Parts: sequence; structure tokens; C-alpha cells
Amino acid sequence: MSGRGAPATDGEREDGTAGPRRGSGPAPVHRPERAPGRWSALVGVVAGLVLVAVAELASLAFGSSSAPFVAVGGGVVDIVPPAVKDLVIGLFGTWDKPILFASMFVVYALITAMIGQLARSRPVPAAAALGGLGLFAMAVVLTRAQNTPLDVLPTLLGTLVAVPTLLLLRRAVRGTTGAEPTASSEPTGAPDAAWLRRRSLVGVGLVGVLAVVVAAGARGVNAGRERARQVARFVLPAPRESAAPIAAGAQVDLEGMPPFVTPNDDFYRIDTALAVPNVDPGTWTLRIHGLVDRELEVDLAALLEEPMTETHVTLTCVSNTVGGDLAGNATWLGVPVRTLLERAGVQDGADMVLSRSIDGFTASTPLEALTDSRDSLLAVGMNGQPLPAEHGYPVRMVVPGLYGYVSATKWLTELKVTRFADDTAYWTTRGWSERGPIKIASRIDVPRSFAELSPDAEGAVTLGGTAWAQQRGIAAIEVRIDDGDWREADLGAEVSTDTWTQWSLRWEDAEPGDHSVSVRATDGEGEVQTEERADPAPNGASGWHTVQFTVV
Ligand SMILES: Nc1nc2c(c(=O)[nH]1)N[C@H]1C(S)=C(S)[C@@H](COP(=O)(O)O)O[C@H]1N2
Ligand SMILES: [Mo]
Repeated sequence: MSGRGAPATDGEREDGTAGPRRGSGPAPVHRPERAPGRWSALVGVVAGLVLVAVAELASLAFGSSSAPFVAVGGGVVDIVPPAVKDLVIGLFGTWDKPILFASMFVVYALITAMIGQLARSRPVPAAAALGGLGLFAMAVVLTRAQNTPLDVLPTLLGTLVAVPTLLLLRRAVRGTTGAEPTASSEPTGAPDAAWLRRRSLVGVGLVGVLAVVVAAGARGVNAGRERARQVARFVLPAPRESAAPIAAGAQVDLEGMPPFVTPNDDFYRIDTALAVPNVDPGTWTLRIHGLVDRELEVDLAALLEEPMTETHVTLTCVSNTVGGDLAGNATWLGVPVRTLLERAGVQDGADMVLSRSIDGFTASTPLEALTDSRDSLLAVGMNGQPLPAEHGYPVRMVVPGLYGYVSATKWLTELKVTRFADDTAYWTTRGWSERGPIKIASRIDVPRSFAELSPDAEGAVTLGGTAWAQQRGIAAIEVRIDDGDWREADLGAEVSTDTWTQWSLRWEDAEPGDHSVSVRATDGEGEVQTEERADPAPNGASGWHTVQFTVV
């Protein structure tokens, strides 16, 4: 495409200069030969931005999930191999989503730049390519679980505006780069052409900047609106059974320890949803079907009428690495899953409940975890508030003892009573185990890696951390400093076997210098946490957490 000097198919020079030179006077010294290539790329990128901006703006009327970047990003999340997801979460933690969007933008800019280059000599195929890109995005929008056919409209509109924009900007750029000086204005021609070139560059740039501002503004409004719409749209009912009060001693009094109850705003968030699903509580229903005697469908008002249970449960993610912070502890309020399963009448042979989210995510939970005596909930409240949008508003599942990916479905819409032999869930089809009981874990929160600790007046330093083994509880914590003996740590008050337990260890006569500390837990059934290291995939990390630090 860059064969400079070869005539383009339409008989014009590639730089847009009209063929045979007409007019009088000396030929301009200066011929704009280099700029057009780069400009054409810019024209393509700007047309691409216009597509996104118009679509984002229109998605204000249809909801975030109709926006092309949100839909395509969601599709990417669903098809990336688990190893890549693992790597990304390992590297960027909860920055995984911004990183995904940024990478998608880079790829999109490259593709649209190529379309711009193509448009330079072949406008029709270039327009078709941009239209094709729009069509592709529309197809992806259609495949997203929470979308209806109408949701293609924003992308359609964006494409319908972007294609003519591409052609117009291309003409504007060609018009100036090929501009012949008019004898009357500037006899030498050069300053005039340069000025026109600059002006059209600024024009194209302005369209690009405007598109970015509109897109970012629309995205911001969409996100803000969703948050506002989802705050407290109902009053939480009172529980019939209140959770046990949290003993003051559950919180170890040591600077740097996490709060025993994780505030909603600080609670880790893990899900495949690029835009937080916007569930209308007025039309929300939960459908219970599959191997049941009677299918049920309950709306939110009916669910809120059911007797509510309140309970403290520590939720953890299977992707959490040893010592990691993908764990949070909250007081949940909700209806026992058991209540509705009993009403539906579970048939013989069922051994699993496949819970489904409005965005298509699914989790496979062993039936018995939902029918035995544990507090498995259809949760509506989190720490005294209706569920925040990010954590599943209006209803999610919470199952003590199981990793989130097999149990904690947010934006819940459906429970299918089925069998492991017949159905598989979202992460299971991506290589993770079909069952995910939580492994014993213990972590050092104080000191942080490579921190410096100053001994107190008595020459001691205090270490502390968090441990969990949901359903079994934490019976003991042992700490080893350097290659010394294992020392028994002090445990914070136990709130329930389903919550984490904090621990602390006062190290008298702390020796100045570099040290390493390791921790291991014993659960309520006497099982000691294994030293054997395992990666999070396929069923959760194991191994002892070790931290290097210095006593100064
Ligand atoms: N709809 C939906 N629910 C979901 C997920 C998801 O991707 N989509 N991820 C699960 C996983 S892997 C975890 S660890 C928990 C995390 O819940 P949180 O974001 O409230 O901490 O949600 C679970 N529920
Ligand atoms: Mo998870």
C-alpha cells in the first residue's frame, strides 16, 4: 500500500495529488508526500473512535451490556484459556479489567489504523471493512446472555455514523494534501499547503478527541447511573435468626491487621462481568427447575417475605494464591436455599444445583451443601445493606465452605436441580475442578513482605494474620521464625467455623536483623495445613505463607 509514486487505481497519485499538473508557475518546492500515510492511519483510528463514541452514547438508552466494547470484552473473557486468566489475575489482581480494556483498545486502534491506510487508495473496501468490524461487534452483542436483539442498535448506529465519517475525513485529508496553490493567493504555494494540512490534521484530531470525550463521558454516566439505580432500592427485612454477635476479641488489636468484617467497599470482587449487570428488582425472578416435583418462580417481593437468616461467612476465591487477599468476611442476610428447594421437591438422583446468573455465568454446587444444616443462602443483604451492585444485587448465593466459583453466583436468576453427570458450570468447562471445597489457609498480614519492625519498650515485636477453614474452623495456628521451633500463636475469638480467625504472636527478645516467618494452621478436625505448594488451578492453592522482614 505504500508503493510511493505508483499511480493508484483511480488514476490519482497516492498522496492525493491530481494527476497531470495544471496551472502555471513553477512547481511547488515542497510536496506533501510523507504525511498522508500516517494521516490515513489517523483517519481510520478516529473513525473507529467515532463508532465507539456513538455506540456508547446510544447504550445509555439500552444499558452497558449493549456497548460494543463491553460485549466483545465479555466474549474475550469467556474464551481466554484459564491459564491466561490465571496469569492476568496473578500479575494485575483486580486490575484485570482495565488491562483487558486497554489491550482491546490497542488492538482496535491497530485494526482501524489499517482500515484508514486501506481507505487511502481503496475507500470502498475500507468502508466495508469498518462496516464488517461493526457487524462482528453486533454479532457478539447478540451472543451475550443478558442482551436482547434490540441491544445491537447502539453498535449499528455507531457503524452507520462511522463509515461516512471515515470517507469524509479521508476526503478532507486528501483535499489538503493534494491542494494545489492558487496563483492568486500564494505564488510559491508551499505555505498555503502546509497551512491547510495543519488545519485538516487539527480537524481530524479534534474529531478524535471529541469522540474520546463522548465515549468516556457516556461510559462514566452509564456506570454512575447503574450504581445509583442499584443502591438500596428495598429495605432489608429483619432476620428471623440473627447472626451471633461478633466478640470484641475477634479483632486482633494490631496495626496493619485487616478488619474482621470487611466493609462492602473493600470486599474483593471477582467475576467475568465487564459491566456490572443491571438487574431490575421490579422484574427480577428466581426460577427453580430441573429434577424437581414442582417448578417454582419467585419474585423479589415474595423472596423478601420468606423467613430470613443472618450469618457471618468468609468468602474466598479459588484463584487466591498463598498469602493472597482474594478473601473477605461479611454478615449476610438471606433466605436459606433449602427452604425453596424443599418447596420445589428435589427428586431422587439429583446431586448438583447449577445456579445461573443473568449474565450467563454458572456454578455447580453439590446438592448436599445446599440441603444440609449449613447456612447456604439466597442472600439479599451484605453487612446491613442490600447487596452492592458489584456483589450481586439483588440476589446472590453464599455457601459456607465452597470457593466462590462453585457456589457464590451473583445476579442470580436460576437454580437448576441436576446431576454432575449431566451439567457442567462456567469454570469447569475451562479446566477447573467441578467441586471446590475450600482448603485450609493461613496468612501473615503483619509484617508485610520486607517491612521493618521496631521492637517495643520490652524488646518484643508482634506478628499477626488471618486463617480460615470454613465449616471446620481454625483450632490452632503455629508460627516459625527463621529455622526455630513452631510456636503456638494466640487466636482471636472464634465467631463461627464459617468465618476466618485472626491470630497474633508476640515475639519476645526479637533479634535485630533479617528474618523469615512462616505460618501454618490446624483446622477443627485436626488437619494440619500442608506445606506442599499447589497453584490455584484446578482446585485451590496450598502451601505455607512465608514473609521476609527486618527487625531494626
Ligand atoms: N455472576 C457471577 N457470579 C460470580 C462470579 C462470576 O464471574 N459471575 N464469580 C464467582 C467467583 S469466582 C467468586 S470468587 C465470587 C466472588 O464474589 P465477590 O465478587 O462478591 O467477592 O463470586 C462468584 N460469583
Ligand atoms: Mo473465584
